[in-house]
Amino acid sequence: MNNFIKNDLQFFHDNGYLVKKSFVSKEILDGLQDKVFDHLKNRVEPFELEQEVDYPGSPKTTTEEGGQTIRRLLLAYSRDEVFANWQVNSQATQVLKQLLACNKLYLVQSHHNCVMTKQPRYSSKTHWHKDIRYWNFANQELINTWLPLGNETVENGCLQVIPGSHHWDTPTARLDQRLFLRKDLQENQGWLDKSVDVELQKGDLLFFHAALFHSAGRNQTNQSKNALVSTYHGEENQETVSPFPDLKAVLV
Ligand SMILES: O=C(O)CCC(=O)C(=O)O
Repeated sequence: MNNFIKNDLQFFHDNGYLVKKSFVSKEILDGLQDKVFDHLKNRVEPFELEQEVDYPGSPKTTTEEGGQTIRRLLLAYSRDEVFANWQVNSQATQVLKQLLACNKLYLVQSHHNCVMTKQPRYSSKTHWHKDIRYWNFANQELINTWLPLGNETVENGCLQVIPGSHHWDTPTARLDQRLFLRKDLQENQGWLDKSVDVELQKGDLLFFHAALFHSAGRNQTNQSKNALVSTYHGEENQETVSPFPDLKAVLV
């Protein structure tokens, strides 16, 4: 193993995330972005509305101004081959196999597997959470790829992470009912103080562990921010209970 890969593995192990700079070509990103704009414009189902996530800043009803704003274009893998091709054929899969130390890699269809969008004016803020709250797997060894289709900055609501938090045991008393980290608790302040912004440029690819605390701000620009988000695991980690049994993981 060369030093470059070894350093990446060590960084990911210690911090729970890794940014590969200039990893994806402009041509691929533009193809994905065109498809996203087309599906947003034509409201291609299935999607989830900002109103449904009910986060700070979300419209409260579907009938008020902004109430029909799309937050996630769901089921990316089956939505269009341009998404599926990237999810199963990109060089990211080689990095994932190394990070997960697996021979067989699976793409999870039932969770994430979406285009996260943050639209101007009606986007919401996502509080601190670990993605494993969504899932029932044998263990926590799942990794997300976050592929921004344009630049992601603090201003347009980039992710923030708490490095190393994937190693932490998190008593439920530190979380609220929706399993978000409670910002009002004094004992959580030391954790929150460690957070970093993950600003990304078009072409970068972010890998992050499903047990890493992360959050994100609102989009305060007048441009849509879109990212293709996919989740993977190795052969030794299978879903124990799936809320969507028909959506089997795809062997990559
Ligand atoms: O608001 C965002 O962009 C982050 C979304 C997120 O972390 C999630 O849906 O798990």
